[in-house]
Amino acid sequence: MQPKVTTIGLGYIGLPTSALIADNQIPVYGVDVNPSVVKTINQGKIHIVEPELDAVVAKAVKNNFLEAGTVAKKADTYLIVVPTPFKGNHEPDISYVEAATKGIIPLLKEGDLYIIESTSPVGTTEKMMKLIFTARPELKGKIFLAYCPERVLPGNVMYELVHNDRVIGGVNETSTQKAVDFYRQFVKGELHATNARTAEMCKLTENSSRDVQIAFANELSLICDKAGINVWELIHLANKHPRVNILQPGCGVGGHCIAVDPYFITSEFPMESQIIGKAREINNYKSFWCAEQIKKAKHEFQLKHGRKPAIALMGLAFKPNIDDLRESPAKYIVQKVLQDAQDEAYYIVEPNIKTHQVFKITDYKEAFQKADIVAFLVAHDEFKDFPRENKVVLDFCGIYK
Ligand code: SAJ
Repeated sequence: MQPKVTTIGLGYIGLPTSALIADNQIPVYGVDVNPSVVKTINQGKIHIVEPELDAVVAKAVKNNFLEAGTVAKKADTYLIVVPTPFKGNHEPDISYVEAATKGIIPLLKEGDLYIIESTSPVGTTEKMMKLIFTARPELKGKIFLAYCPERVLPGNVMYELVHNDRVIGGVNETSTQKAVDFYRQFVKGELHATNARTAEMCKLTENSSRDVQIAFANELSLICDKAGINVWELIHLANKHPRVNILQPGCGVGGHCIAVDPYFITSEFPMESQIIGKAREINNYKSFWCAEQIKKAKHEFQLKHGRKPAIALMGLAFKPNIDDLRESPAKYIVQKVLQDAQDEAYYIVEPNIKTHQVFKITDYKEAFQKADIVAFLVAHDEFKDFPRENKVVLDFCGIYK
């Protein structure tokens, strides 16, 4: 198969994107460093959980529009969809983007289009352009480079990839136009043209905005705890104002996007990003506070009843109704509470996973029934039917709101 598109990175975004393009009869070659991922995909199967993706991949592989490998192949368009984690000091690590770019530099030819989709600090596309033109100066002005972030919601990726609006920013106007033409082949949402730096900042802004709004809700929850006010009722009532829309407090902010991307701004603009930085602190503090509340409840129970309590820790995922534990505040809280454990009985619950390599997972009904103290960490649907029994309930995520 002679690919028209080569995608570097076949993860949560790279694989669905490749499959969608291939589903539009455009031959795609997907590259991943992990040979077992490559093998799985070439068998027409998938290595991630995402509704509807399996059927699209199976069809694309069968019809020879999608193939995977560990080394990049020549194409006309290159999509960089690799992770951009952060280092210990919260500085973004663009080494995967750099490595992916270096891998395709020898393959580039006149007229090619190079697009970064990975969440990236401002200036990354220009940096990669310099890297490319330093190695291949003869391509200056002859290839097109752009940045186009994705904004899909895990669990609804196949729909949102097609229907969400996209922001597309080139290093110059021709690059922007070439990239817009590329996405028009398979995206039905509107395509908004801008420059590369604005497109990079747009992704960071979207996720920082959400982080700041959640921090506001979390700050309110701490104030209300001291003031003896039900924060859920308060937010419900405040949101009756036609122009107020407060989000929900929880046990912190997790996942690999909202809890990560704001650092891409704060590390580069520490003086200017006061609210963004403070929001990160508040959301992290909220998790610490929840762990402290559980420990406090444990000591109070023991003083009152003269025995150690049984404690149910309800939820490990980073948000409701998923099995994803990455950057999960609930997992952090469970770890913190267990560090302080003596010989109380702990029941750790996560209805969306069967086993965990560190925690013994208990059935949620059994845990609730056996516990003296129930701490709701994640608002999974399963938890919403529990009656209010004579237990100490720490409702950090609004189960009983
Ligand atoms: N959370 C709250 N209160 C709320 C909403 C969320 O505490 O009112 C918490 C969640 O429990 C979770 C965290 O925030 O721990 C993040 O959850 P999320 O639903 O806001 O976001 P993600 O990480 O699942 O996906 C986000 C999406 N962004 C938005 O909804 C604004 C998605 O569109 C992005 O594509 C994705 O990040 C990404 O890849 O950046």
